[in-house]
Amino acid sequence: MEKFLASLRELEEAGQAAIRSATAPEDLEQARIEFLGRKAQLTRLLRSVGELPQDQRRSAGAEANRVKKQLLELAEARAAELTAVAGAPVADIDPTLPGRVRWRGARHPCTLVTDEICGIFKELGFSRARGPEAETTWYNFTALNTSLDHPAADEQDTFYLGDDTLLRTHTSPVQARVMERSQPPVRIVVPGFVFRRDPFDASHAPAFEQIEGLAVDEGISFVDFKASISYFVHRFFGPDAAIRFRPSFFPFTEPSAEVDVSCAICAGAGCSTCKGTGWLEIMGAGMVDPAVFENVGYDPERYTGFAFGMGVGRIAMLRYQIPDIRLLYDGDIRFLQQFEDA
Ligand code: 2NL
Repeated sequence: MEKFLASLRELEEAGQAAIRSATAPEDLEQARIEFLGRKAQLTRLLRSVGELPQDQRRSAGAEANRVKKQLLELAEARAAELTAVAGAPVADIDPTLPGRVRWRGARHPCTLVTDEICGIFKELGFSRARGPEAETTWYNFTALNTSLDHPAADEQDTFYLGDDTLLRTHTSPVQARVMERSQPPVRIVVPGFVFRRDPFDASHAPAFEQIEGLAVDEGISFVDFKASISYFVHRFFGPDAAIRFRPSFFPFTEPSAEVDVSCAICAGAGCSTCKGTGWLEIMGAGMVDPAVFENVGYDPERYTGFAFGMGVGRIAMLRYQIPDIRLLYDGDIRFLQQFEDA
Protein backbone atom coordinates (compact mmCIF):
# COMPACT_ATOMS: atom_id res chain seq x y z
CA MET A 1 0.00 0.00 0.00
CA GLU A 2 2.80 2.40 0.92
CA LYS A 3 4.51 1.71 -2.40
CA PHE A 4 1.21 2.00 -4.26
CA LEU A 5 0.53 5.45 -2.81
CA ALA A 6 4.07 6.62 -3.41
CA SER A 7 3.89 5.66 -7.11
CA LEU A 8 0.54 7.38 -7.35
CA ARG A 9 1.93 10.59 -5.86
CA GLU A 10 4.84 10.55 -8.29
CA LEU A 11 2.57 10.05 -11.27
CA GLU A 12 0.27 12.82 -10.11
CA GLU A 13 3.10 15.33 -9.96
CA ALA A 14 4.72 14.28 -13.23
CA GLY A 15 1.34 14.27 -14.99
CA GLN A 16 0.44 17.74 -13.73
CA ALA A 17 3.80 19.11 -14.83
CA ALA A 18 3.53 17.59 -18.31
CA ILE A 19 0.00 18.91 -18.86
CA ARG A 20 0.76 22.40 -17.58
CA SER A 21 3.90 22.76 -19.68
CA ALA A 22 2.17 21.73 -22.94
CA THR A 23 2.26 24.72 -25.30
CA ALA A 24 0.67 23.07 -28.35
CA PRO A 25 -2.25 20.62 -28.79
CA GLU A 26 0.24 17.95 -29.93
CA ASP A 27 2.25 18.23 -26.69
CA LEU A 28 -0.96 17.93 -24.70
CA GLU A 29 -2.06 14.82 -26.60
CA GLN A 30 1.38 13.33 -25.95
CA ALA A 31 1.00 13.99 -22.21
CA ARG A 32 -2.53 12.54 -22.23
CA ILE A 33 -1.33 9.29 -23.84
CA GLU A 34 1.63 9.08 -21.48
CA PHE A 35 -0.33 9.63 -18.24
CA LEU A 36 -3.91 8.61 -19.01
CA GLY A 37 -3.73 6.29 -22.01
CA ARG A 38 -4.41 2.55 -22.08
CA LYS A 39 -0.77 1.70 -21.53
CA ALA A 40 -0.11 4.46 -18.99
CA GLN A 41 1.40 3.60 -15.63
CA LEU A 42 -1.66 5.05 -13.89
CA THR A 43 -3.94 2.66 -15.80
CA ARG A 44 -1.73 -0.25 -14.78
CA LEU A 45 -1.73 0.94 -11.18
CA LEU A 46 -5.54 1.03 -11.22
CA ARG A 47 -5.67 -2.49 -12.59
CA SER A 48 -3.31 -3.68 -9.84
CA VAL A 49 -5.68 -2.59 -7.05
CA GLY A 50 -7.05 -6.16 -7.04
CA GLU A 51 -3.65 -7.48 -5.97
CA LEU A 52 -3.67 -5.46 -2.74
CA PRO A 53 -4.93 -6.93 0.55
CA GLN A 54 -8.76 -6.98 0.70
CA ASP A 55 -9.07 -4.23 3.37
CA GLN A 56 -6.90 -1.74 1.44
CA ARG A 57 -8.50 -2.07 -2.00
CA ARG A 58 -11.32 0.40 -1.51
CA SER A 59 -9.21 3.38 -0.33
CA ALA A 60 -6.39 2.65 -2.85
CA GLY A 61 -8.91 2.49 -5.70
CA ALA A 62 -10.60 5.69 -4.60
CA GLU A 63 -7.28 7.53 -4.38
CA ALA A 64 -6.14 6.31 -7.82
CA ASN A 65 -9.46 7.34 -9.38
CA ARG A 66 -9.19 10.74 -7.76
CA VAL A 67 -5.76 11.28 -9.35
CA LYS A 68 -7.04 10.10 -12.74
CA LYS A 69 -10.08 12.40 -12.60
CA GLN A 70 -7.95 15.33 -11.52
CA LEU A 71 -5.46 14.81 -14.39
CA LEU A 72 -8.34 14.47 -16.90
CA GLU A 73 -9.83 17.75 -15.73
CA LEU A 74 -6.48 19.47 -15.84
CA ALA A 75 -5.90 18.24 -19.45
CA GLU A 76 -9.32 19.48 -20.49
CA ALA A 77 -8.73 22.90 -18.97
CA ARG A 78 -5.32 23.14 -20.65
CA ALA A 79 -6.84 22.15 -24.02
CA ALA A 80 -9.36 24.97 -23.67
CA GLU A 81 -6.56 27.44 -22.89
CA LEU A 82 -4.54 26.37 -25.92
CA THR A 83 -7.44 26.77 -28.38
CA ALA A 84 -8.22 30.16 -26.86
CA VAL A 85 -4.67 31.31 -27.67
CA ALA A 86 -4.63 29.85 -31.20
CA GLY A 87 -8.07 31.02 -32.21
CA ALA A 88 -8.20 34.39 -30.44
CA PRO A 89 -11.46 36.07 -31.37
CA VAL A 90 -10.99 38.83 -33.94
CA ALA A 91 -12.73 41.32 -31.68
CA ASP A 92 -9.72 41.26 -29.31
CA ILE A 93 -7.43 42.78 -31.98
CA ASP A 94 -7.27 46.55 -32.23
CA PRO A 95 -6.77 47.24 -35.96
CA THR A 96 -6.18 50.94 -35.29
CA LEU A 97 -2.86 50.30 -33.49
CA PRO A 98 0.19 51.22 -35.61
CA GLY A 99 2.02 48.17 -37.00
CA ARG A 100 5.39 47.10 -35.63
CA VAL A 101 8.12 48.97 -37.46
CA ARG A 102 10.43 46.51 -39.17
CA TRP A 103 13.63 47.09 -41.19
CA ARG A 104 12.99 46.14 -44.81
CA GLY A 105 16.63 45.38 -45.52
CA ALA A 106 18.91 47.35 -47.83
CA ARG A 107 21.52 46.77 -50.47
CA HIS A 108 25.10 47.48 -49.40
CA PRO A 109 26.50 50.80 -50.71
CA CYS A 110 29.18 48.87 -52.64
CA THR A 111 26.47 46.74 -54.27
CA LEU A 112 24.53 49.87 -55.20
CA VAL A 113 27.61 51.44 -56.78
CA THR A 114 28.64 48.19 -58.51
CA ASP A 115 25.19 47.82 -60.07
CA GLU A 116 25.12 51.45 -61.15
CA ILE A 117 28.57 51.26 -62.78
CA CYS A 118 27.82 47.96 -64.52
CA GLY A 119 24.50 49.45 -65.68
CA ILE A 120 26.24 52.42 -67.31
CA PHE A 121 28.75 50.19 -69.09
CA LYS A 122 25.87 47.96 -70.21
CA GLU A 123 24.66 50.98 -72.22
CA LEU A 124 28.01 50.78 -74.07
CA GLY A 125 27.62 47.04 -74.75
CA PHE A 126 29.60 45.60 -71.80
CA SER A 127 28.33 42.48 -70.04
CA ARG A 128 29.28 41.24 -66.58
CA ALA A 129 31.85 38.49 -65.99
CA ARG A 130 32.94 36.78 -62.80
CA GLY A 131 35.77 34.45 -61.85
CA PRO A 132 37.56 32.72 -58.97
CA GLU A 133 38.96 34.58 -55.95
CA ALA A 134 41.71 31.98 -55.51
CA GLU A 135 44.00 32.29 -58.53
CA THR A 136 47.24 30.99 -59.95
CA THR A 137 50.32 33.19 -60.26
CA TRP A 138 49.97 32.80 -64.05
CA TYR A 139 46.56 34.47 -64.33
CA ASN A 140 47.12 36.99 -61.55
CA PHE A 141 50.61 38.17 -62.59
CA THR A 142 52.46 36.49 -65.46
CA ALA A 143 49.68 36.57 -68.09
CA LEU A 144 49.25 40.26 -67.22
CA ASN A 145 52.84 41.06 -68.08
CA THR A 146 53.79 41.31 -64.40
CA SER A 147 56.93 39.35 -63.50
CA LEU A 148 56.99 37.49 -60.20
CA ASP A 149 59.73 39.82 -58.90
CA HIS A 150 57.43 42.81 -59.36
CA PRO A 151 56.67 44.41 -55.95
CA ALA A 152 52.94 43.57 -56.35
CA ALA A 153 53.83 39.85 -56.41
CA ASP A 154 55.86 40.08 -53.20
CA GLU A 155 54.83 37.94 -50.24
CA GLN A 156 54.56 41.13 -48.21
CA ASP A 157 51.84 42.46 -50.50
CA THR A 158 49.87 39.33 -51.39
CA PHE A 159 48.10 36.48 -49.56
CA TYR A 160 49.61 33.27 -50.92
CA LEU A 161 47.67 30.02 -50.44
CA GLY A 162 50.53 27.89 -51.78
CA ASP A 163 53.63 28.29 -54.00
CA ASP A 164 51.53 28.92 -57.07
CA THR A 165 48.13 29.93 -55.70
CA LEU A 166 47.00 33.14 -54.06
CA LEU A 167 44.01 35.34 -53.31
CA ARG A 168 43.70 37.50 -56.44
CA THR A 169 45.09 41.02 -56.02
CA HIS A 170 42.87 42.42 -58.80
CA THR A 171 40.05 41.09 -61.00
CA SER A 172 42.22 41.20 -64.17
CA PRO A 173 42.77 37.40 -64.13
CA VAL A 174 39.08 37.07 -64.99
CA GLN A 175 39.62 39.16 -68.13
CA ALA A 176 42.61 36.96 -69.04
CA ARG A 177 40.44 33.83 -68.62
CA VAL A 178 37.62 35.31 -70.73
CA MET A 179 40.05 36.28 -73.53
CA GLU A 180 41.58 32.79 -73.43
CA ARG A 181 38.23 31.10 -74.02
CA SER A 182 36.58 33.54 -76.44
CA GLN A 183 37.46 35.59 -79.51
CA PRO A 184 37.06 39.38 -79.95
CA PRO A 185 35.01 41.48 -79.85
CA VAL A 186 35.17 41.37 -76.02
CA ARG A 187 33.41 43.93 -73.86
CA ILE A 188 33.17 42.97 -70.20
CA VAL A 189 33.00 44.52 -66.74
CA VAL A 190 34.28 42.39 -63.88
CA PRO A 191 33.17 43.21 -60.33
CA GLY A 192 34.48 41.27 -57.35
CA PHE A 193 36.52 41.08 -54.16
CA VAL A 194 40.30 41.38 -54.30
CA PHE A 195 42.86 40.86 -51.53
CA ARG A 196 46.02 42.65 -50.51
CA ARG A 197 48.18 42.61 -47.42
CA ASP A 198 47.19 46.11 -46.35
CA PRO A 199 46.50 47.27 -42.81
CA PHE A 200 42.81 47.95 -42.12
CA ASP A 201 42.73 51.74 -41.78
CA ALA A 202 40.53 54.65 -42.89
CA SER A 203 41.54 54.30 -46.53
CA HIS A 204 42.72 50.65 -46.87
CA ALA A 205 41.09 47.26 -46.40
CA PRO A 206 42.79 43.85 -46.84
CA ALA A 207 39.73 42.68 -48.82
CA PHE A 208 37.88 45.15 -50.99
CA GLU A 209 35.69 45.31 -54.06
CA GLN A 210 36.91 46.32 -57.47
CA ILE A 211 35.45 46.71 -60.92
CA GLU A 212 37.64 46.27 -63.93
CA GLY A 213 36.62 46.59 -67.54
CA LEU A 214 38.03 45.42 -70.85
CA ALA A 215 37.21 46.14 -74.50
CA VAL A 216 39.06 44.34 -77.30
CA ASP A 217 38.40 44.42 -81.04
CA GLU A 218 39.99 45.37 -84.34
CA GLY A 219 40.57 49.09 -84.58
CA ILE A 220 39.92 50.21 -80.99
CA SER A 221 41.88 53.45 -80.52
CA PHE A 222 42.88 55.83 -77.75
CA VAL A 223 39.90 57.97 -78.84
CA ASP A 224 37.51 55.07 -78.10
CA PHE A 225 39.20 54.70 -74.73
CA LYS A 226 38.85 58.38 -73.76
CA ALA A 227 35.30 58.62 -75.14
CA SER A 228 34.11 55.50 -73.28
CA ILE A 229 35.64 56.58 -69.97
CA SER A 230 34.25 60.12 -70.41
CA TYR A 231 30.79 58.71 -71.14
CA PHE A 232 30.94 56.70 -67.91
CA VAL A 233 32.18 59.63 -65.79
CA HIS A 234 29.46 61.97 -67.05
CA ARG A 235 26.74 59.37 -66.55
CA PHE A 236 27.96 58.61 -63.03
CA PHE A 237 29.10 62.00 -61.73
CA GLY A 238 26.84 64.23 -63.86
CA PRO A 239 27.27 66.27 -67.07
CA ASP A 240 29.19 69.05 -65.30
CA ALA A 241 32.00 66.82 -64.03
CA ALA A 242 35.41 67.68 -65.50
CA ILE A 243 37.77 64.82 -66.42
CA ARG A 244 41.54 64.65 -66.48
CA PHE A 245 43.75 61.83 -67.84
CA ARG A 246 47.20 61.84 -66.19
CA PRO A 247 50.04 59.70 -67.59
CA SER A 248 50.82 56.73 -65.38
CA PHE A 249 52.24 53.22 -65.50
CA PHE A 250 50.77 49.72 -65.17
CA PRO A 251 52.56 46.57 -66.41
CA PHE A 252 49.43 45.48 -68.35
CA THR A 253 48.64 48.73 -70.19
CA GLU A 254 50.67 50.94 -72.52
CA PRO A 255 50.13 53.84 -72.49
CA SER A 256 48.57 54.03 -69.03
CA ALA A 257 46.60 56.77 -67.36
CA GLU A 258 45.17 57.78 -64.01
CA VAL A 259 41.69 59.24 -64.40
CA ASP A 260 40.62 62.15 -62.19
CA VAL A 261 37.21 63.78 -61.84
CA SER A 262 36.67 67.33 -60.55
CA CYS A 263 35.76 67.42 -56.86
CA ALA A 264 31.98 67.79 -56.52
CA ILE A 265 32.27 68.95 -52.91
CA CYS A 266 34.25 72.14 -53.63
CA ALA A 267 33.61 72.33 -57.42
CA GLY A 268 37.35 72.21 -58.00
CA ALA A 269 38.32 74.95 -55.56
CA GLY A 270 40.16 72.60 -53.20
CA CYS A 271 38.88 71.06 -49.94
CA SER A 272 39.72 68.28 -47.47
CA THR A 273 38.07 65.55 -49.60
CA CYS A 274 40.28 66.33 -52.60
CA LYS A 275 43.23 67.30 -50.37
CA GLY A 276 43.19 70.81 -51.79
CA THR A 277 43.80 69.70 -55.39
CA GLY A 278 40.23 70.11 -56.72
CA TRP A 279 40.56 66.61 -58.29
CA LEU A 280 39.63 63.10 -57.15
CA GLU A 281 41.36 60.04 -58.54
CA ILE A 282 38.75 57.47 -59.56
CA MET A 283 40.47 54.87 -61.72
CA GLY A 284 43.55 53.54 -63.42
CA ALA A 285 43.31 52.65 -67.09
CA GLY A 286 45.07 52.41 -70.42
CA MET A 287 45.47 50.62 -73.76
CA VAL A 288 46.03 46.89 -73.25
CA ASP A 289 49.73 46.01 -73.56
CA PRO A 290 50.37 43.79 -76.65
CA ALA A 291 52.26 41.37 -74.38
CA VAL A 292 48.97 40.57 -72.58
CA PHE A 293 47.29 39.72 -75.91
CA GLU A 294 50.24 37.47 -76.75
CA ASN A 295 49.83 35.63 -73.42
CA VAL A 296 46.14 34.85 -73.95
CA GLY A 297 46.54 33.81 -77.59
CA TYR A 298 45.28 36.98 -79.34
CA ASP A 299 47.17 38.35 -82.34
CA PRO A 300 48.58 41.70 -81.07
CA GLU A 301 49.01 42.89 -84.68
CA ARG A 302 45.30 42.50 -85.30
CA TYR A 303 43.66 43.50 -82.02
CA THR A 304 43.81 46.52 -79.73
CA GLY A 305 41.77 47.46 -76.70
CA PHE A 306 41.48 49.42 -73.50
CA ALA A 307 41.11 48.40 -69.86
CA PHE A 308 40.41 50.10 -66.58
CA GLY A 309 40.13 49.33 -62.89
CA MET A 310 38.55 51.13 -59.97
CA GLY A 311 37.96 50.56 -56.27
CA VAL A 312 34.23 50.34 -55.62
CA GLY A 313 34.63 51.39 -51.97
CA ARG A 314 36.39 54.60 -52.99
CA ILE A 315 33.60 55.44 -55.45
CA ALA A 316 30.93 54.61 -52.84
CA MET A 317 32.73 56.88 -50.33
CA LEU A 318 32.60 59.73 -52.85
CA ARG A 319 28.99 59.11 -53.84
CA TYR A 320 27.65 58.84 -50.26
CA GLN A 321 30.28 60.99 -48.47
CA ILE A 322 31.50 58.12 -46.30
CA PRO A 323 34.59 59.23 -44.35
CA ASP A 324 36.15 55.84 -43.47
CA ILE A 325 36.37 52.68 -45.63
CA ARG A 326 36.00 50.50 -42.53
CA LEU A 327 32.37 51.59 -42.26
CA LEU A 328 31.77 49.65 -45.48
CA TYR A 329 33.05 46.40 -44.02
CA ASP A 330 32.14 46.59 -40.29
CA GLY A 331 28.61 45.31 -40.87
CA ASP A 332 27.20 47.86 -38.42
CA ILE A 333 23.43 47.80 -38.92
CA ARG A 334 23.09 51.48 -37.96
CA PHE A 335 25.30 52.39 -40.93
CA LEU A 336 23.71 49.97 -43.39
CA GLN A 337 20.13 50.96 -42.48
CA GLN A 338 20.77 54.39 -43.97
CA PHE A 339 20.80 52.83 -47.46
CA GLU A 340 17.32 51.33 -47.08
CA ASP A 341 15.83 53.66 -49.68
CA ALA A 342 18.94 54.37 -51.73
C1 2NL B 1 43.60 50.45 -60.62
C2 2NL B 1 44.13 50.13 -61.94
C3 2NL B 1 43.79 48.82 -63.87
C4 2NL B 1 43.65 47.29 -65.70
C5 2NL B 1 43.41 47.62 -64.38
C6 2NL B 1 43.71 45.35 -67.22
C7 2NL B 1 43.28 44.06 -67.40
C8 2NL B 1 43.73 43.36 -68.49
C9 2NL B 1 44.57 43.95 -69.38
C10 2NL B 1 44.96 45.22 -69.14
CL1 2NL B 1 43.24 41.76 -68.71
N1 2NL B 1 44.55 45.91 -68.08
N2 2NL B 1 43.26 46.03 -66.12
C11 2NL B 1 44.30 48.21 -66.51
C12 2NL B 1 44.67 49.45 -65.99
C13 2NL B 1 44.43 49.74 -64.65
O1 2NL B 1 43.49 49.06 -62.56
O2 2NL B 1 43.94 51.43 -60.05
N3 2NL B 1 42.73 49.63 -60.10
C14 2NL B 1 42.11 49.83 -58.84
